Amino acid sequence: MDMKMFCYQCEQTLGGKACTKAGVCGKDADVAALQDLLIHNLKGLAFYGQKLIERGEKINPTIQTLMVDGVFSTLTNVNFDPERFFTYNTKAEAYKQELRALVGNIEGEVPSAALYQSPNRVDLMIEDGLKFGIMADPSMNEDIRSLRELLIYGLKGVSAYAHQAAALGKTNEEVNNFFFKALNETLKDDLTVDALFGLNMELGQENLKVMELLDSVHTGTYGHPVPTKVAVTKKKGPFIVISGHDLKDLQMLLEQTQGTGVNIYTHGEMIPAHGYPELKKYSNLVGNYGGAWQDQQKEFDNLPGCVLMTTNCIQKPRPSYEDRIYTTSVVGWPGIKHIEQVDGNKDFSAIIKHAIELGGYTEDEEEKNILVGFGHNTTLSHAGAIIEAVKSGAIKHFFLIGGCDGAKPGRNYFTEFAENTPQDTVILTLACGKYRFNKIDFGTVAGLPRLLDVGQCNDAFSAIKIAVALAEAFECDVNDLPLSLVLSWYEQKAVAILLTLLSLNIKNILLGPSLPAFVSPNVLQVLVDKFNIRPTTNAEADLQSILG
Ligand code: SF4
Ligand code: SF3
Repeated sequence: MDMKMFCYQCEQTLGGKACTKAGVCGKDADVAALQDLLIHNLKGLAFYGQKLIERGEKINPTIQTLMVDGVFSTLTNVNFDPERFFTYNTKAEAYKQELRALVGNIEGEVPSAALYQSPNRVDLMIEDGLKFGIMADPSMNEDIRSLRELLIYGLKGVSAYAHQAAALGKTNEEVNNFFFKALNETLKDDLTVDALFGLNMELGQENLKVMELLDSVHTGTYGHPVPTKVAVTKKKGPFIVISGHDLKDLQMLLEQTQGTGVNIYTHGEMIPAHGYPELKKYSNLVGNYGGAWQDQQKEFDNLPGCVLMTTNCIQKPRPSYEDRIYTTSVVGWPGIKHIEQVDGNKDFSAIIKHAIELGGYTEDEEEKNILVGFGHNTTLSHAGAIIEAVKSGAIKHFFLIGGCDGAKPGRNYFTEFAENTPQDTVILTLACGKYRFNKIDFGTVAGLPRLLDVGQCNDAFSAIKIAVALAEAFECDVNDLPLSLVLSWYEQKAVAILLTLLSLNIKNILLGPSLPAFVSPNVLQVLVDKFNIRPTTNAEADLQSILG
């Protein structure tokens, strides 16, 4: 097949099929090849790692980190820098050889990915990467390919959360080992649909574990989120906007900007940070700036302050702000300033100095607020009142409306859906999809705000905990609760969360705005038959069909 690249891992993929010349996200064919090579090298690494794990041996933590961060770097909108992929590939090759030596003699067949030796020049890496893409074997059964890629994309989602927990010093060995198991399985040439389906369900459970770990490390480090008003308006003075998911980066930045006069605004998925007692205590955490990730080019244009991108989702910086946007951790864009961690610390002095030089806003805007901080602890502290309200009929239904946001016009669906939910219903929301409606005043029901912000995408764990607690209180199955899930997807963390929900046998999920290109018709049919998963249609009709 004559194509420069093949990527269909996100919702934005060209024509709903695949990006084959350049990514709609801004990924060029060279970076796509370097990412394909990295996945190939990590599969080879996984082969030897899995042999050691099966012998009961432990994988060296540095290699675990490379595995997790390497997979994460290929997630949509994380890293676009060929040099960084050169480094990841070089390390993956070195660690592959290291584990290969530890494994020693192998009986039976060794897959070609394990025997492959990665070159040490970027142009040769790009050449090789072209051979190892998703379509490398055009004769592969499309359902097998679909489930194999579903597994790899799910793994990308898990890697984001494992990375985030590791930033706060916590890892889970079973979860880390699953990376080796899953990637090793993809090398087998006797893959069956059933085995791959089972692995995808296993991935859902591993993702649940890592989201639970992240919940415990977030709440353990920063306390349980509490209801908190967040200003969505500007304050006079120099500032830094911090985006992404990494609370540790935010905390270090807040610490280092204390007393400098630099205000900090959260952006995108960082907004739930305002609810954590150990983060909200910083007086220079002044508010939230802008909408979801896809609005950044417009919103950062000519910004009189700096931006720090901590995880996904970065878009091509415009010339008007490319000098004032910084990346850290796995995030990268060629030519953009990158802040490395040294001995567990990050030095933000350059970005702070830069923000002061830019001067910031010249006056205060009239303050407007929204409310965050309804994680499982706070929401379930109202469990008694919620249960009473359901029994008395004051609350008729719960909706979980959330997930990833994106640029497609069809995403107004989620705004319309939320706007049309009746007054006697509660909306739980999470992830950046909330920006479609989080500035609307939904009023209250049974003494509670109708819109409860549960947190980041990984706080899907909180939503699951709330649902399970309600099901226990009503002595029913989660599927029998008056609860409907209306989820938007864009990138691969949403894939991991969806697999978690399916692995918990949660049915009747509405998924939109379009279905993944990598899900083949047969695989979709299985998901429909087993879980009654449905594509979103139009907000009014879907709402009607739920509420009857
Ligand atoms: Fe296309 Fe999405 Fe892949 Fe980017 S990540 S190349 S937009 S499918
Ligand atoms: Fe949004 Fe990227 Fe997915 Fe954490 S920030 S949810 S799209």
